Amino acid sequence: MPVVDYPGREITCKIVYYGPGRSGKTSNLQYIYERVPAERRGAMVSLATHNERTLFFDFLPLELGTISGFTTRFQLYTVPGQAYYRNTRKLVLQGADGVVFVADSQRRQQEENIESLRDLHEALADQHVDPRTLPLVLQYNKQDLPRDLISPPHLMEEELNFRGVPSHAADALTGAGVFETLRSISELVLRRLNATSHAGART
Ligand SMILES: Nc1nc2c(ncn2[C@@H]2O[C@H](COP(=O)(O)OP(=O)(O)OP(=O)(O)O)[C@@H](O)[C@H]2O)c(=O)[nH]1
Ligand SMILES: [Mg+2]
Repeated sequence: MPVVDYPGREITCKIVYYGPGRSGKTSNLQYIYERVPAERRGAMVSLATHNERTLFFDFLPLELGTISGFTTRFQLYTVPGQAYYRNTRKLVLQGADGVVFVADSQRRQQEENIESLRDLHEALADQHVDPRTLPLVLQYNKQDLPRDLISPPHLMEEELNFRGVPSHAADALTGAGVFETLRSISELVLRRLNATSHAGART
């Protein structure tokens, strides 16, 4: 659950960008970092290998405005997508309030997308998180690549979006769809917080 600091009037939510290796998770955070005004973001921390593959995680703290007098802070993380970093992914995923699944739209990566979604569900099950209630948004990244290499969004949807969650076509290099994705997941997370705090108030 998001951390609510009543005296400090702050809400802090953790969002994890998940997905197969090289799908564009780090690129999403880099684009956001470059476009958000300096007073609304902290330093971006990237723990990467020499060839820019994420080794542990990327971290970007953001302040996204005020809701009912509470400052909302979002902590964005990415996981390392490469298959053998499974345990690191699990660690980074712990305590996530929402997940953005960044899929690679290249046709030859469809198996990797499906495998990574399965890996996400297993990691959530290990942490006793019901994947049906966790806020999730899909992003179909790399839609800028030539048509013969990629699946269009409606086919990505058929392949991956079993739950019918919000989804966005994207190109994380030019930034198309990047902020739409962030807005979608933050709305879902805040809506859930609102619903659960009302439920709590009734009991
Ligand atoms: N054409 C294109 N290339 C992209 C896009 N997003 C990312 N890339 C490229 O894909 C490569 C991998 O991007 P990253 O953002 O490092 O991918 P990642 O998901 O963080 O990869 P791991 O850290 O290994 O899991 C880089 O060369 C990016 O420049 C996109 O939307 N379109
Ligand atoms: Mg990365």
